[in-house]
Amino acid sequence: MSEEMYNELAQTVVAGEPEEAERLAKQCLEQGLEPLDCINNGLTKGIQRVGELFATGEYFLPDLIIGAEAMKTALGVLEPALTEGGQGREVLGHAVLGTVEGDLHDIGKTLVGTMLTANGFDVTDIGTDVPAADFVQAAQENDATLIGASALLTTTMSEQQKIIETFKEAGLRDQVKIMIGGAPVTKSWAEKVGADGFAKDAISAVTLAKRLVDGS
Ligand code: B1M
Repeated sequence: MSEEMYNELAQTVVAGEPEEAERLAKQCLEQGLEPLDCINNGLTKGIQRVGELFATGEYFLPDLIIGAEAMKTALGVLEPALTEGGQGREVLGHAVLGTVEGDLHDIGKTLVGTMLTANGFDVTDIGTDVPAADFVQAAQENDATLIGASALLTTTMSEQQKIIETFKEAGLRDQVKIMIGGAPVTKSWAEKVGADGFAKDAISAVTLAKRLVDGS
């Protein structure tokens, strides 16, 4: 039953049907399905399929845009359910989160932010296409101890390195932990650029963030 719902959700993203995606997302919650399972087993599978079809030339940019729109509409229903009941808990740390300069992909970054919020972090989301210097400024303005930089393009990954260098130049590298992520990002890239850690998905991002602020 849940498997069927996940497949239908995925299909709304592949077919680019925002209204149907929203309707099904609401239905999932009404049926008591876990929002994170709906995201991981439904929506994410759908958008990955869209990416594959784009890579093989069967889909074009408008298909990518409308697929993302369907996913975001459904996330608009599911993400608030992830953070429900999270108020009033001890704050584990303040995180500044953004997508690097030149990169407009925000779905994964926003999901990481939602999961961090749901797990006790104060999150300042500084958006997409964010220059390195703005990460530093936001960290100072918000007294952030954790920085998260997302990159989805092989051509924008180098910005993650630039962010780390910019923190060093500002004399603030020791005051923050910097984690990076995004589809093309790997552990070895994180080591190469001197990040404090890399997470492959939103759940591991929470585990990593807790470890980084804990110092363990
Ligand atoms: Co773009 N795009 N896109 N795209 N897009 C990819 C990334 C691509 C792999 C598609 C493909 O060719 N198969 C490809 C990149 C190829 C490459 O770099 N080698 C690509 C391309 C080429 C482009 C354009 C250049 C296309 C063009 O214009 N010709 C263009 C670039 C625009 C720009 O950024 N300057 C472009 C545009 C777009 C849209 C705007 C249409 C849309 C984004 C809409 C939006 O975000 N608002 C879009 C989409 C939807 C995709 C795919 C299909 C899906 C991305 C997504 O949302 N995934 C993507 C293909 C793919 O990834 N399979 C693709 C779902 C999301 C939940 O997963 O973002 O991976 P993800 O996030 C995960 C993890 O990576 C991790 O946790 C998240 C949750 O589990 N994570 C972190 C992410 N950030 C993290 C940060 C962390 C920790 C973990 O710590 C800080």
